[in-house]
Amino acid sequence: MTDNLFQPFVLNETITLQNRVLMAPLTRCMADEELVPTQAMADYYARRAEAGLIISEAVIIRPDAQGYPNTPGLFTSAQIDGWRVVTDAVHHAGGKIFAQLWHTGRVAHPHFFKKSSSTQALAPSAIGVEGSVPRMRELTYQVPKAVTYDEITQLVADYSQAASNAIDAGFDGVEIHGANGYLIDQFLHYASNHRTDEYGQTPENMSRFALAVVDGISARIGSDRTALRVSPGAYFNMAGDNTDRAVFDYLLGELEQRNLAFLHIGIFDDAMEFDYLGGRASSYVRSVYSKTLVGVGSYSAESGSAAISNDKFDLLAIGRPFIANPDYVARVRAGEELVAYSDEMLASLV
Ligand code: FNR
Ligand code: 8K6
Repeated sequence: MTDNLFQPFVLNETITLQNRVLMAPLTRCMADEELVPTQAMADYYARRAEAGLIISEAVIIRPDAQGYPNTPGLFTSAQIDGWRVVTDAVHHAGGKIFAQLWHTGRVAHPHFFKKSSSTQALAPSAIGVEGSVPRMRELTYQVPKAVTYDEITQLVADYSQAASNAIDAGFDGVEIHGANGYLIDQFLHYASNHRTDEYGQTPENMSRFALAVVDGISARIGSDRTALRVSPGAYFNMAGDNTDRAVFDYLLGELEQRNLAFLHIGIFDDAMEFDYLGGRASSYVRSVYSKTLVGVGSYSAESGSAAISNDKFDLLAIGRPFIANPDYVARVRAGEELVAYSDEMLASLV
């Protein structure tokens, strides 16, 4: 029984989704060398237009946001034009698509932005992340530069400009990538934020950058077209800290007062429990945030549908199964078997 997945869902006065199944943001590293989306990407997204909403793979807002090869951007006119081909294809197929806006912060690598004027990854504090870029072992992560006030102001302006570019490119809205240990999330956790100014040390200060980005983008394109993804449970590119909970209590309380299109959890497996959150990330967010919530993380259509019935969240995002099944929604609706996902599928865009 997965009927509730196929009901339309009213996000707000401007956006109604045709069903409750979202395609989760999935980085595919398939843009061209200028980080322009290709026709193959337009075809890939259009094949998935039956989703209630597609959230694009994370899209970098400016050159020094880049931490992986061939991730698309939204800061040049060629990139905006390339995305217009994608959004036209999705709309033509009856779908809706948001752009996920991304800055990787300390997970960026200068290798990817050699041609720009930046030479260092930026982060809240000069604390490096261990390891190297996936599948590029020669690129070990470096100690980032702690951002100055001027750089913070510029980052907020660049996020807002990228959101405006997304609307110009025909996206129905944007999801701010505040999850998975990237720049915004780096401000929200004690392990990566050691600042002693008004961006660090207290929940209010640590939430300041995230809220400035949310407010900057909302002012530019409307809060009805602005969404946010967060990872209150540190699990990826990030070490957890028991005191992180208070930061998210504050942040989510502030977000409750803003009319965002939705809030989305960033997690690979929502069965994970976090001691400082008192259980699952989704249960924690639901307990302190009452507006539209998107759940994700190793759900099947059946377990996701049950979670919606049990009021754990309102919308279900599906990631890896959507890579394996472009027609995921039709298959589930018809009760057909799904193709199992495997990591080898990441090598090509089907
Ligand atoms: C991801 N995920 C992810 N998340 C995000 O916020 N932005 C991104 O660009 C990506 N990219 C990405 C690439 C690949 C290959 C995977 C497998 C995952 C996380 C994704 O959105 C989702 O949260 C997880 O995949 C869990 O959902 P599923 O796959 O269990 O349905
Ligand atoms: C080469 C591009 C990679 C882009 C970014 C996103 C991540 C992909 C990851 C794959 C899958 C699994 C990882 C699980 C992590 C969970 C930790 C508990």
